[in-house]
Amino acid sequence: MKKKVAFVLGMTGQDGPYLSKLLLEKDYKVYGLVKRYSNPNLDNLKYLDIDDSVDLITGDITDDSCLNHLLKSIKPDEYYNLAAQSFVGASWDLNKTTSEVNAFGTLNSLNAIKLHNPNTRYYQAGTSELYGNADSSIQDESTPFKPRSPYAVSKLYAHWMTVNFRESFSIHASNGILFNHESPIRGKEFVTRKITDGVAQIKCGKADKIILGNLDAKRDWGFAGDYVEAMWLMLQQDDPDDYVVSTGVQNSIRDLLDIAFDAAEIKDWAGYVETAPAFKRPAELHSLCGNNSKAKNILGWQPKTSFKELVHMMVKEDIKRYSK
Ligand code: NAP
Ligand code: F7E
Repeated sequence: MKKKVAFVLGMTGQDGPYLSKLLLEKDYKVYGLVKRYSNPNLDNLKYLDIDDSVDLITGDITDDSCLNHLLKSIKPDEYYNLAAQSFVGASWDLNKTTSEVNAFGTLNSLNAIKLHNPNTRYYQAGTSELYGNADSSIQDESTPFKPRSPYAVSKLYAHWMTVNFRESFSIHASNGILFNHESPIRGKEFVTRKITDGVAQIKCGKADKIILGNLDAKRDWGFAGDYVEAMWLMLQQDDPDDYVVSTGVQNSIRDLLDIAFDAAEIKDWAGYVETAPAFKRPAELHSLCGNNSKAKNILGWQPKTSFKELVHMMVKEDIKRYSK
């Protein structure tokens, strides 16, 4: 039987490798888009031991002619758009790049599908950042969007363009509204990995402090390895739709610090943590927590990894790296 073909954009990031590993386990042929670099970084693919199992193609989501050509030649059954300038903190200074990649990259993707392979099923990497500082303490698919950063605004455009292509051209296009998800291959600028990496450095005698921004922020953090399964499940449904993917459990940065230092058996983190204005944002999201009932009921998906298990996994892997 012919293998299903998946095209994954965002292959060198966190989610691309976890998703690709899942697709390979399901016997897909996996193509991945990687940007051209003088020194390409395939560390995350290597970490999951799939760098030799995926077909990497050099390209860029902002280049529509590149996507048009690839849609015609690869003819993917499934197209996962995970490519983004995904760091909220950088999006104020990089507002144009963020918009070009996240908003117009999505438009390029949807146009390429519509023109060259309209039966390709499309996954859009949406985000809980769309909610901003929501009025309700728990957010679901009907909670109004109030984006509060250039990143969130770019993702708002992508969200509605995905809905529009679904409604106007019958493209099988779904938005995953994913809450924060992390792993040992999370970028080191994001707060979870910044903390687990910092704790590991302190444990191994390579640093003596971690400098952070707003310690009062609260998030709903899950494990990336669990969340990519929800992405795949959305594209296996008869009908496309939008789904919140979250754990439904909220923690603060202080809770994260408690668990991370505890995992490394270091007492009294207050002596190792400082704050600096450089890591605060022009506009902050104070509290997010997702209601995942729709994903549970329709996709049959649920998170498997608790916050404590996630943080322990990350600290353990970071200590292993610094112990080598
Ligand atoms: P990530 O680690 O930042 O990865 C983003 C990927 O996009 C990288 O491989 C990056 O390549 C690639 N990329 C950037 N600009 C590109 C361009 N012009 N053309 C092609 N590829 C480009 O993000 P992630 O955590 O895996 O997240 C995956 C997606 O989910 C993103 O769209 C993100 O916005 C969204 N999301 C993430 C979370 C989360 O908590 N992780 C939550 C909600 C939504 P380089 O490394 O070469 O720049
Ligand atoms: O910040 C606070 C910061 O950068 C989380 C992306 O994947 O998830 C991610 O966006 C919170 C914020 O993630 C530091 O102010 C304090 O309140 O880890 P983060 P994020 O902004 O929530 C969403 C769902 C996405 O879609 C995004 O792509 O932590 N915080 N001190 C800090 N944050 C950072 N980065 N660094 C600090 O020193």
